[in-house]
Amino acid sequence: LRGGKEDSRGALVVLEGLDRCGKTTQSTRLVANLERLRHSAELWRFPDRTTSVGQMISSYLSNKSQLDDHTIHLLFSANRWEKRSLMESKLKSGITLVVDRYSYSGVAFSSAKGLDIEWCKAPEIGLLAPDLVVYLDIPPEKAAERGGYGGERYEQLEFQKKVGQNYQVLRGPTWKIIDACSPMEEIEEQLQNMALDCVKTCQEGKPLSCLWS
Ligand code: T5A
Ligand code: NA
Repeated sequence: LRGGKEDSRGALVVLEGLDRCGKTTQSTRLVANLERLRHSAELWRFPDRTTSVGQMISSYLSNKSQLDDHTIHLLFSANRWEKRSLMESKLKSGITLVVDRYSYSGVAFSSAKGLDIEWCKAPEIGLLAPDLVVYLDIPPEKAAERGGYGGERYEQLEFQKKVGQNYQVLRGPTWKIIDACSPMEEIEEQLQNMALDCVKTCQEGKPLSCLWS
Protein backbone atom coordinates (compact mmCIF):
# COMPACT_ATOMS: atom_id res chain seq x y z
CA LEU A 1 0.00 0.00 0.00
CA ARG A 2 1.56 3.29 -1.13
CA GLY A 3 0.18 6.74 -0.62
CA GLY A 4 -2.30 5.70 2.03
CA LYS A 5 -2.39 7.08 5.55
CA GLU A 6 -0.25 4.21 6.80
CA ASP A 7 2.75 5.47 4.86
CA SER A 8 2.32 9.09 5.86
CA ARG A 9 5.39 10.47 7.59
CA GLY A 10 7.27 13.67 8.37
CA ALA A 11 9.88 15.12 6.02
CA LEU A 12 13.62 15.24 6.58
CA VAL A 13 14.68 18.74 5.54
CA VAL A 14 18.37 19.67 5.78
CA LEU A 15 19.96 23.12 5.58
CA GLU A 16 23.54 23.31 4.42
CA GLY A 17 26.08 26.00 3.59
CA LEU A 18 29.24 27.76 4.64
CA ASP A 19 29.71 29.06 8.17
CA ARG A 20 27.49 32.16 8.72
CA CYS A 21 25.32 31.58 5.65
CA GLY A 22 22.19 31.89 7.83
CA LYS A 23 21.26 28.26 8.55
CA THR A 24 20.34 28.75 12.19
CA THR A 25 18.29 31.88 11.47
CA GLN A 26 16.37 30.18 8.68
CA SER A 27 15.91 26.74 10.23
CA THR A 28 14.44 28.40 13.34
CA ARG A 29 12.04 30.46 11.24
CA LEU A 30 11.06 27.44 9.15
CA VAL A 31 10.09 25.39 12.19
CA ALA A 32 8.02 28.29 13.56
CA ASN A 33 6.30 28.71 10.18
CA LEU A 34 5.53 25.00 9.82
CA GLU A 35 4.04 24.94 13.31
CA ARG A 36 1.99 28.04 12.54
CA LEU A 37 0.60 26.12 9.54
CA ARG A 38 -0.24 23.22 11.88
CA HIS A 39 2.48 20.81 10.83
CA SER A 40 4.39 19.12 13.61
CA ALA A 41 8.05 20.02 13.21
CA GLU A 42 11.25 19.98 15.26
CA LEU A 43 14.51 21.84 14.92
CA TRP A 44 17.61 19.62 15.02
CA ARG A 45 21.27 20.44 14.49
CA PHE A 46 24.55 18.69 13.90
CA PRO A 47 26.90 18.61 15.60
CA ASP A 48 24.58 17.83 18.51
CA ARG A 49 26.87 19.17 21.22
CA THR A 50 24.74 17.78 24.08
CA THR A 51 25.97 14.15 23.84
CA SER A 52 29.36 12.93 25.07
CA VAL A 53 30.54 12.56 21.46
CA GLY A 54 29.16 16.06 20.81
CA GLN A 55 31.18 17.44 23.69
CA MET A 56 34.39 16.06 22.18
CA ILE A 57 33.46 17.71 18.89
CA SER A 58 32.66 21.01 20.58
CA SER A 59 35.97 21.04 22.39
CA TYR A 60 37.77 20.36 19.09
CA LEU A 61 35.87 23.11 17.24
CA SER A 62 36.70 25.70 19.89
CA ASN A 63 40.39 24.70 19.68
CA LYS A 64 40.42 23.34 23.25
CA SER A 65 41.55 19.93 22.02
CA GLN A 66 43.43 18.52 19.04
CA LEU A 67 42.38 15.43 17.10
CA ASP A 68 43.61 13.63 14.01
CA ASP A 69 41.56 14.64 10.92
CA HIS A 70 40.22 11.10 10.44
CA THR A 71 39.29 10.80 14.10
CA ILE A 72 37.23 14.00 14.20
CA HIS A 73 35.57 13.02 10.93
CA LEU A 74 34.40 9.73 12.44
CA LEU A 75 33.20 11.52 15.58
CA PHE A 76 31.00 13.85 13.50
CA SER A 77 29.61 10.75 11.78
CA ALA A 78 29.11 8.90 15.09
CA ASN A 79 27.22 11.95 16.35
CA ARG A 80 24.71 11.44 13.52
CA TRP A 81 24.57 7.66 14.02
CA GLU A 82 23.72 8.05 17.70
CA LYS A 83 20.61 10.01 16.61
CA ARG A 84 19.58 7.86 13.65
CA SER A 85 16.96 5.64 15.30
CA LEU A 86 15.34 8.59 17.09
CA MET A 87 15.20 10.50 13.79
CA GLU A 88 13.52 7.54 12.11
CA SER A 89 10.89 7.12 14.82
CA LYS A 90 10.11 10.87 14.84
CA LEU A 91 9.70 10.90 11.05
CA LYS A 92 7.50 7.81 11.12
CA SER A 93 5.33 9.41 13.81
CA GLY A 94 4.64 12.28 11.39
CA ILE A 95 7.09 14.89 12.70
CA THR A 96 9.02 16.90 10.14
CA LEU A 97 12.67 17.37 11.13
CA VAL A 98 14.43 20.55 10.06
CA VAL A 99 18.11 19.80 10.45
CA ASP A 100 20.82 22.48 10.63
CA ARG A 101 23.80 20.66 8.92
CA TYR A 102 24.09 16.94 8.16
CA SER A 103 26.33 14.46 6.32
CA TYR A 104 27.15 16.95 3.55
CA SER A 105 28.86 19.18 6.11
CA GLY A 106 30.73 16.13 7.31
CA VAL A 107 32.09 15.38 3.85
CA ALA A 108 32.58 18.96 2.60
CA PHE A 109 34.58 20.09 5.65
CA SER A 110 36.74 16.99 6.12
CA SER A 111 37.60 16.71 2.43
CA ALA A 112 38.60 20.41 2.50
CA LYS A 113 41.45 19.25 4.78
CA GLY A 114 42.62 16.90 2.04
CA LEU A 115 40.90 13.66 3.07
CA ASP A 116 39.64 11.48 0.20
CA ILE A 117 35.99 12.29 -0.56
CA GLU A 118 34.94 8.63 -0.92
CA TRP A 119 36.60 7.80 2.40
CA CYS A 120 34.66 10.69 3.93
CA LYS A 121 31.32 9.48 2.53
CA ALA A 122 31.71 5.86 3.68
CA PRO A 123 30.71 6.23 7.38
CA GLU A 124 27.61 8.18 6.33
CA ILE A 125 26.24 5.25 4.27
CA GLY A 126 23.02 3.98 5.85
CA LEU A 127 22.04 7.22 7.60
CA LEU A 128 18.62 8.54 6.58
CA ALA A 129 18.64 10.38 3.26
CA PRO A 130 17.13 13.87 3.40
CA ASP A 131 13.97 14.47 1.34
CA LEU A 132 15.18 18.01 0.67
CA VAL A 133 18.57 19.69 1.04
CA VAL A 134 18.46 23.47 0.90
CA TYR A 135 21.85 25.02 0.23
CA LEU A 136 22.14 28.62 1.37
CA ASP A 137 24.56 29.95 -1.19
CA ILE A 138 26.89 32.74 -0.06
CA PRO A 139 30.28 33.89 -1.39
CA PRO A 140 32.88 33.09 1.31
CA GLU A 141 33.94 36.76 1.40
CA LYS A 142 30.37 37.85 2.25
CA ALA A 143 30.04 35.20 4.95
CA ALA A 144 33.26 36.44 6.54
CA GLU A 145 31.75 39.93 6.93
CA ARG A 146 28.87 38.61 9.05
CA GLY A 147 28.71 38.76 12.85
CA GLY A 148 30.78 36.44 14.99
CA TYR A 149 32.97 35.05 12.22
CA GLY A 150 36.44 33.91 13.19
CA GLY A 151 35.65 32.27 16.53
CA GLU A 152 35.88 28.60 15.61
CA ARG A 153 38.39 26.32 13.96
CA TYR A 154 37.05 26.31 10.37
CA GLU A 155 36.10 29.97 10.13
CA GLN A 156 38.89 31.00 7.79
CA LEU A 157 38.39 32.36 4.29
CA GLU A 158 40.68 30.03 2.33
CA PHE A 159 39.27 26.98 4.08
CA GLN A 160 35.67 28.06 3.47
CA LYS A 161 36.44 28.47 -0.25
CA LYS A 162 37.48 24.81 -0.43
CA VAL A 163 34.39 23.77 1.52
CA GLY A 164 32.22 25.62 -1.01
CA GLN A 165 33.88 23.74 -3.90
CA ASN A 166 33.28 20.42 -2.16
CA TYR A 167 29.61 21.21 -1.62
CA GLN A 168 29.29 21.69 -5.39
CA VAL A 169 30.57 18.15 -5.97
CA LEU A 170 27.98 16.79 -3.50
CA ARG A 171 24.93 18.45 -5.09
CA GLY A 172 22.24 16.01 -6.18
CA PRO A 173 18.59 15.84 -7.28
CA THR A 174 17.18 16.54 -3.80
CA TRP A 175 19.10 19.85 -3.59
CA LYS A 176 17.65 23.31 -3.98
CA ILE A 177 19.76 26.45 -3.90
CA ILE A 178 18.78 29.77 -2.31
CA ASP A 179 20.78 32.99 -2.63
CA ALA A 180 21.82 33.54 1.00
CA CYS A 181 22.57 37.22 0.36
CA SER A 182 18.87 37.99 -0.21
CA PRO A 183 16.91 39.68 2.59
CA MET A 184 16.04 37.26 5.41
CA GLU A 185 12.29 37.51 4.74
CA GLU A 186 12.73 36.51 1.10
CA ILE A 187 14.84 33.50 2.01
CA GLU A 188 12.28 32.56 4.64
CA GLU A 189 9.45 32.57 2.12
CA GLN A 190 11.35 30.58 -0.51
CA LEU A 191 12.41 28.04 2.07
CA GLN A 192 8.87 27.69 3.40
CA ASN A 193 7.49 26.99 -0.08
CA MET A 194 10.17 24.40 -0.79
CA ALA A 195 9.58 22.71 2.56
CA LEU A 196 5.79 22.63 2.18
CA ASP A 197 6.08 20.83 -1.19
CA CYS A 198 8.40 18.33 0.40
CA VAL A 199 6.17 17.81 3.46
CA LYS A 200 3.26 17.10 1.13
CA THR A 201 5.07 14.33 -0.80
CA CYS A 202 6.12 12.72 2.49
CA GLN A 203 2.55 12.88 3.83
CA GLU A 204 1.47 11.16 0.61
CA GLY A 205 3.74 8.24 1.40
CA LYS A 206 7.13 8.87 -0.22
CA PRO A 207 9.29 6.07 1.24
CA LEU A 208 12.25 6.83 3.51
CA SER A 209 15.61 6.05 1.94
CA CYS A 210 19.24 5.93 3.02
CA LEU A 211 22.46 7.71 2.05
CA TRP A 212 23.87 8.01 -0.43
CA SER A 213 20.85 8.27 -2.66
N1 T5A B 1 31.11 20.52 10.75
C1 T5A B 1 29.81 20.25 11.02
C2 T5A B 1 31.98 19.51 10.27
O1 T5A B 1 33.15 19.76 10.03
N2 T5A B 1 31.49 18.25 10.09
C3 T5A B 1 30.18 17.93 10.35
O2 T5A B 1 29.78 16.76 10.16
C4 T5A B 1 29.30 18.97 10.84
C5 T5A B 1 27.88 18.65 11.15
C6 T5A B 1 30.13 23.91 13.46
C7 T5A B 1 31.25 23.59 12.53
O3 T5A B 1 31.35 22.20 12.36
C8 T5A B 1 31.63 21.87 11.02
C9 T5A B 1 30.99 22.97 10.24
C10 T5A B 1 31.13 24.19 11.14
O4 T5A B 1 32.35 24.84 10.85
P1 T5A B 1 27.80 25.01 13.40
O5 T5A B 1 27.72 24.91 14.88
O6 T5A B 1 26.58 24.71 12.61
O7 T5A B 1 28.92 24.01 12.83
O8 T5A B 1 28.39 26.45 13.07
P2 T5A B 1 28.15 27.44 11.87
O9 T5A B 1 27.68 26.79 10.64
O10 T5A B 1 29.38 28.24 11.78
O11 T5A B 1 26.93 28.21 12.36
P3 T5A B 1 26.84 29.69 12.41
O12 T5A B 1 26.00 29.89 13.60
O13 T5A B 1 28.12 30.33 12.37
O14 T5A B 1 26.18 30.11 11.02
P4 T5A B 1 24.72 30.00 10.48
O15 T5A B 1 23.85 29.22 11.38
O16 T5A B 1 24.80 29.57 9.08
O17 T5A B 1 24.25 31.51 10.42
P5 T5A B 1 23.29 32.38 11.41
O18 T5A B 1 21.89 32.15 11.07
O19 T5A B 1 23.74 32.21 12.81
O20 T5A B 1 23.67 33.81 10.87
C11 T5A B 1 24.99 34.33 10.99
C12 T5A B 1 24.94 35.86 11.01
O21 T5A B 1 24.45 36.36 9.76
C13 T5A B 1 23.29 37.13 9.95
C14 T5A B 1 22.73 36.70 11.29
O22 T5A B 1 21.95 37.69 11.88
C15 T5A B 1 23.99 36.42 12.08
O23 T5A B 1 24.55 37.61 12.57
N3 T5A B 1 22.39 36.82 8.81
C16 T5A B 1 22.16 37.64 7.75
N4 T5A B 1 22.64 38.85 7.43
C17 T5A B 1 22.20 39.40 6.27
N5 T5A B 1 21.33 38.80 5.40
C18 T5A B 1 20.82 37.59 5.68
N6 T5A B 1 19.98 37.01 4.82
C19 T5A B 1 21.25 36.94 6.90
N7 T5A B 1 20.96 35.75 7.48
C20 T5A B 1 21.66 35.69 8.62
NA1 NA C 1 24.64 27.79 13.08
